[in-house]
Amino acid sequence: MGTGTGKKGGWRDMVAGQSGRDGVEYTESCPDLCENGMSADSLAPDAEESLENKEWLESLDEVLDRTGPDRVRRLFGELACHAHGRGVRLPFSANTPYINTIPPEGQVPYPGDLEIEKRIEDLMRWNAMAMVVRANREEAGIGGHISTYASAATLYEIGFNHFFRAPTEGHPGDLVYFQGHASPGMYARAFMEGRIPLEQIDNFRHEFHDKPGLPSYPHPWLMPDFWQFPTVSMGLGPIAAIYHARFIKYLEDRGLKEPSDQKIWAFLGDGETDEPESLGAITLAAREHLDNLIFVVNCNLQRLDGPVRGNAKIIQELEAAFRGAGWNVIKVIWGSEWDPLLARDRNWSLMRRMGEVVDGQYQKYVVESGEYFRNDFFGKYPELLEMVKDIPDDELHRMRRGGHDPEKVYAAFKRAFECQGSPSIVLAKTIKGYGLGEAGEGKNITHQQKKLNEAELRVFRTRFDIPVSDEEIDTIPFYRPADDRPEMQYLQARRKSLGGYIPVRRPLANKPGMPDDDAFAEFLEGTGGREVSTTMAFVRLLANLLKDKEIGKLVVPIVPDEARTFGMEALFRQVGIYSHPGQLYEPVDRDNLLYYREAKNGQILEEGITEAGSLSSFIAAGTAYSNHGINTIPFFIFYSMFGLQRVGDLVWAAGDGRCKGFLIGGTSGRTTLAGEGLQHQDGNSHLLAYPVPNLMAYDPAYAYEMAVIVRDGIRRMYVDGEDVFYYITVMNENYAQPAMPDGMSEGIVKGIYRLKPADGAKVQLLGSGAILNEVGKAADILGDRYGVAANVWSVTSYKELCREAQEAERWNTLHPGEEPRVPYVTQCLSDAPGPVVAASDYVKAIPGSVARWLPRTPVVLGTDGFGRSDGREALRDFFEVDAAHVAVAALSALSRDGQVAAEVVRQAAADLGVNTERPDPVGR
Ligand SMILES: Cc1ncc(C[n+]2csc(CCOP(=O)(O)OP(=O)(O)O)c2C)c(N)n1
Ligand SMILES: [Mg+2]
Repeated sequence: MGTGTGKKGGWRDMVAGQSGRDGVEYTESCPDLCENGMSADSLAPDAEESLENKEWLESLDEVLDRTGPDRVRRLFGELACHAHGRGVRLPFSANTPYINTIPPEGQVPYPGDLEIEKRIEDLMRWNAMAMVVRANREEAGIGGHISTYASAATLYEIGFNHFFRAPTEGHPGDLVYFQGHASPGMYARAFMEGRIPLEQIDNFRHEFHDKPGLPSYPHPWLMPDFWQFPTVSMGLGPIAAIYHARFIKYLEDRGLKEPSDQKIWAFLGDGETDEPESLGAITLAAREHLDNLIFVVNCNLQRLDGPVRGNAKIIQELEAAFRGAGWNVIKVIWGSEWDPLLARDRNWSLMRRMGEVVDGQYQKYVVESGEYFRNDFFGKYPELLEMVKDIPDDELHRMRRGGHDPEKVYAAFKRAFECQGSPSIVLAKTIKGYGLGEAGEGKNITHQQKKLNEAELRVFRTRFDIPVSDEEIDTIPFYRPADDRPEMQYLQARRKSLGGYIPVRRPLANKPGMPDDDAFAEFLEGTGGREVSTTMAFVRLLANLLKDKEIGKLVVPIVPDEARTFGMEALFRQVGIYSHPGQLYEPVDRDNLLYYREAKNGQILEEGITEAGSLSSFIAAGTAYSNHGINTIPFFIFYSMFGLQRVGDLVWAAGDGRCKGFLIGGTSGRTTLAGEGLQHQDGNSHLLAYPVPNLMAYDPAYAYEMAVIVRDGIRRMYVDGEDVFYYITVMNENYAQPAMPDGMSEGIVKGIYRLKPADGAKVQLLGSGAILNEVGKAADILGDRYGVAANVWSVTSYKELCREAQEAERWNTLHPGEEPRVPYVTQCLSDAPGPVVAASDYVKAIPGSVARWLPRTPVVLGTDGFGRSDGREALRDFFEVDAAHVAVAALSALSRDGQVAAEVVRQAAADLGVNTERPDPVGR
């Protein structure tokens, strides 16, 4: 950084020299330039004041020229303190003026061949557009996006040609979260690189049309060798990227990964930043000094319907938010054509004008003529009109925004890449639908533009000089130069020098062995009458696994400030809480055996109260097998009500991303979580687990069931390499944990087994989770008081039973005349006589989901409705899932069969305290 070249140059050096963490508080003397520039009036000093100002500025220049920007910075600090001490409240702004953060003199020489790179980029633009238009010509309404990539092409091309490294022997490679709607551009590049053949690129959004096809957006589930991160549900990419960057530091600090300069790049839309997830974790990134993280926000000022901030400025808003959070913010607003104008901007009129125009108006300039631009933008101040008087209208109109200028973008990316100690964000101003001209450039409809007519295609073709003739233009042919053409050689050489192609997704690395059986043994033996909860059993199992020689190091416990709720505090001491700086204070409970121990090599990710953040960590850990070749096994334990219900979309993304690991829903069950009431009591989460195709969901009642499921899960996911993950609920009700009856493992894993067979059983009782004990008690009541023998079945997973039965049913439908397959649940119960009563602590739809494969239509008891604050007994009575209700339901079903007199049922209800005239709890 030079010492400045006079008033403005030196001042701009100071702005450019700022990084998010350098401790410089930028409390400017002209704040209106730095905010949205709306209050120019405040800059109208009288003559005396003007003179005084001039003297101050001259003094400043003198200091700057003589001693440089650092001295000026200190001087400002001193002045600010002094003024503060004298009671002056200085204006605060987290913003810098609406100009590029990096001044022209701060730019490094461009290291590439601009001309050839432009050629390559133009071809990408054409092919990406052709892909969408062709797909929509073939099938109207199939969709796709042209304008997102059109605005972001330069940002990506600078990345691909100069920054994004592929994994090689010597380097782990960078990880790029591509903006989902920009996928046509990524496919176009892969096509140009020769990774995706012509037939495939022509099957965009036609995955079944003709193999192979291309999915709409980045989906690792659908392209497991290509896409790494599902980003298209907006907001999930940014938060996942932040926690991923932090997880890399965790792996490094724990000695599981070689430290490197690997970067995570996350590309997002400016509209996308309105999603709470996008900005929700930005303070964490700064706090954790994630200098391995770079956000690039494509600020095309538009979202789907219209402007992101018509009446304000999204770039300034984001700058303030990210600078305030401690990020290194780099604004790329103006292209090089503006540099000479800014250099002549003696009294800051241009900068002020740039600051006062709102985004909606900037959008208007895109669709208007150069003349309009001149009059409306420059015409506000006579000196500005004078400044551009020699620039013709069309040239004025062509002056680029920063995000379309490769030199500006390169300089910004380089600054971000080199930043140490804090994450960086590049705010790049672009035009949505850049290059589409009349077909949509800057228009409100551009996001939805999927079709170009012949005239529009010609304009596009000519603007980007694509060698497609007028005769063939209407067929919109893809264009890929021969491999020996200079642009192709350049493109390949750039990728080669950066280690190869990206994105690239890799399969499971070096599979680990199974943990020692000892880790599970104690749970199979039961507690010998001692009453413990399945949560306690789980925490003990987790502690055992953490000690295991084979997998101990790989286990990643994750909690959102609930460790004490789940009785996990012993783990604080055992494995420590991860903290990059270690523990810089003496914890208040240091004398306690189980003190709050933070450590650099701590293993627990204590995320604080953020289920979205915790799930993002879960995804980072659960996909590390692919992204880092490390088979970390995450166990994320949380309040079950705040899991699938609250952050279900992240769970969906985890499924798409082929994430592995265990989601542990604690304090689960609508009636088992006593006291907490309506917002906490979960009777839903298992139902919400149904639609996630690769999520195995279990509601175990006993510690041995849970242990068998976890062991099977580790085998399936990590040893056999299946792309599934697990949701297991655990409860906080204490009861004696029985020993596992022999030979039950298979049934536990498949979803049902007979727990208590009864001689001469007349009725089948199905129970799961904590309600299994109520069902067991009901069986005793039925036997002891009514002479009705009942079989008790433990259902560990209705979802598994349902999935397997649907599979069998489908096969049978498609294979008439062949020996039909019998679903497992049907096999289990086929010889079981009498009515079936199924009771669950979850909504009735869950047991109901297997009804058609049971020998009899079951009577289903479940906990539909809003929870209440009360004890378990009262809750189970209210929701009609206690032993009394199960017993009465069984007797009632038997009475319909003519096995029991109706009067006996009525009397039983009275004797057992079942109020038959209460309204249904679902409506209460
Ligand atoms: C969570 C979520 N909500 C809504 C959408 C639908 N959607 C797709 S793109 C888009 C507009 C995107 O605007 P922006 O983030 O500014 O990206 P741009 O295309 O302008 O780069 C919307 C609303 C989505 N994909 N995800
Ligand atoms: Mg946008």
